[in-house]
Amino acid sequence: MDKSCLQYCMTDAQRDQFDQQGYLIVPNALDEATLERLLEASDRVDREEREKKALDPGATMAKFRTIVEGDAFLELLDWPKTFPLIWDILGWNVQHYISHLIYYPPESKQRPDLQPGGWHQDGGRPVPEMERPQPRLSLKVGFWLSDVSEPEHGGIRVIPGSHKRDRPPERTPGNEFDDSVQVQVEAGTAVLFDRRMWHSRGINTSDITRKVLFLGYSYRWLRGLDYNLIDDEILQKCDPIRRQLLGDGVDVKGWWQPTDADVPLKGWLLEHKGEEFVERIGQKQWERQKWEPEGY
Ligand SMILES: O=C(O)CCC(=O)C(=O)O
Repeated sequence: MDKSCLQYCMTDAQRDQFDQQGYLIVPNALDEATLERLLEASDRVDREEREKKALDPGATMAKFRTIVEGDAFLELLDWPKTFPLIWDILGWNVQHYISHLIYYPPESKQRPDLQPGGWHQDGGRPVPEMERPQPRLSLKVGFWLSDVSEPEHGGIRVIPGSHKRDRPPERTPGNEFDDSVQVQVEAGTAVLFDRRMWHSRGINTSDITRKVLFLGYSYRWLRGLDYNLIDDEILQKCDPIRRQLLGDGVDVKGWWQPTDADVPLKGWLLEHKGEEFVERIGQKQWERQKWEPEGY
């Protein structure tokens, strides 16, 4: 991994924003050339999926396990402007657990009744199965490949601070939640969010397809959500840190009790950031949390 990423280590202000609000916006996370390369790869995936599934041109395309669909995607795993934020939040025992590309064509303008729906926290079964307050467990980075700087572009909707709430927000059909906001950012922006924060897709009534790629990161002791094992052919072309992020390890116990060989990221950080830093990000998570859960 290139050490130039060290210039993008998390600042105190970024850490505070993520801890207190549950999300963090990183403007210009992707340079123009990278954005173009990603769009080329993503458009190809979209075309292939539409053909394979006989999707209507106006239907939403959602492709999981996108990470194996091209080098442009693999490169985002340890992307310099976002990966240092991930290791700061989750520590060095981290992996990627999901990669999800969504192409959302414009809704018909004849449907002004459409409401953002599907408010949820991420995680599938852990959400109902875990006692409260829930632990963080994972977070996602949304790489925005199209412009969502106007409300009609349908950027993700979030309830800031809702990761601290102990119970789901009360909902009535069509309820838009007074405290929700729609994220409005330009293409090339990354938006990180805590999986516990309540969020939903906005409504795209613009003239352009809304394009976004979500990469999720979790602790290594969780299973991948859209993969069990990554093919050797892909692992072979990755350096040790990317292999760690793709769920690789050297010892079966290492997913729970990692040796240094299981987590090359830890060794890399020791070399480049020192012992005190590695200790801090690997410390007990409950000692880091600076807030009490709120009831709803
Ligand atoms: O597409 C969006 O804006 C929301 C995506 C989402 O809900 C998710 O990644 O869990």
